[in-house]
Amino acid sequence: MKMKKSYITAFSTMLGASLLLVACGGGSTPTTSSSTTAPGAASPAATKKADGPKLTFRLAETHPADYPTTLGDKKFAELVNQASDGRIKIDVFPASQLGEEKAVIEQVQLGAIEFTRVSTGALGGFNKQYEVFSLPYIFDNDNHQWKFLESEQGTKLLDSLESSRMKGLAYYSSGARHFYSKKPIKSIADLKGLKIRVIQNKVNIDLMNALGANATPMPYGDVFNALQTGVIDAAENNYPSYFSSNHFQQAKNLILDQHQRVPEVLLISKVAWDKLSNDDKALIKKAALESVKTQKAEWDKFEKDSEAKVKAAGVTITDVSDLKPWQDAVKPVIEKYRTEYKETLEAIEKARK
Ligand code: GTR
Repeated sequence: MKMKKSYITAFSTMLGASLLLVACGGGSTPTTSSSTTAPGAASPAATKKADGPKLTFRLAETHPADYPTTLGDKKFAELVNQASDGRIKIDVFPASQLGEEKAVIEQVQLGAIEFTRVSTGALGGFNKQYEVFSLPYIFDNDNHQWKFLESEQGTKLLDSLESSRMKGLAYYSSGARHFYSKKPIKSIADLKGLKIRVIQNKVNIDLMNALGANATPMPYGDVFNALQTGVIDAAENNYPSYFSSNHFQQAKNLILDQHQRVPEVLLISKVAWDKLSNDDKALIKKAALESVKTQKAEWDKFEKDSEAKVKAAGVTITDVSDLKPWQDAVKPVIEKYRTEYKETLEAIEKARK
């Protein structure tokens, strides 16, 4: 029998919530003190091992186990476990096992899932501030983007997630996004009238309209089938996602237009965050920032690897030597949001220098 994904998600959420209750001693605020050893009992080391972790959390990840963001998540979990001397355990659930990004974010807001790594594109549907990342051509390259992400305004944006019941811990790399289609696409004109899957947020809809295409928002996990059955004509993503999702098998025409650079975020539910001691908050934040190095290194490797693999698979790749016509076509989108994101856009501009 084929169980509907939503049931599986709901079930896994309930299961996870009850596991958490068990781990936290019946739902009360978890204690972080180690247990006392009774006279004649095993040595402290043995006791500690038998005790296991005091806090067990779940981290939801869309991508498969070998994807760079998942490797970043795992590094983060490992660093937290080390720094807490085994007291805090974070189990990483890759491949959308806990649900698609939108559903996961809702669960995180409620505290049913504690951690996740998601795209700022998906966060745009929950926190208006995050839509800024979906604006086209605001970053020249990864270096420019990182200069902004690490700036005061970048940190301020990460912190602004608190108003959406989440706490941003770190940004991760995500490269540039490009269009890919079932039919050949050699220029902007070829996008006209195409049904293009996008991450659900307002800016993405405006962006597709500006290009004369029809935006079709849907969960990432549905895109492969939608391409296969012709529900959509095209989609857009970075090289690693295009490759690892197998979209390249269905949409064999890629145009390197670099329309967006939408970073990833590692975050924790505000509900879970508020229950942590200050020491645990500090070690979690530190581990998240330390895991960025691993994620970036894995990203660079995987990006090159994915490019080579889709080329070897016979994908038709169109280079865009002059981005100007593309930038001109989507200028109205930037103009529409310029006042709303004035402060952030100015900080992005400043990071360019
Ligand atoms: C990827 C991103 C995912 C997801 C996906 C999408 O680049 O890493 O988190 O947002 O794009 O297009 O839905």
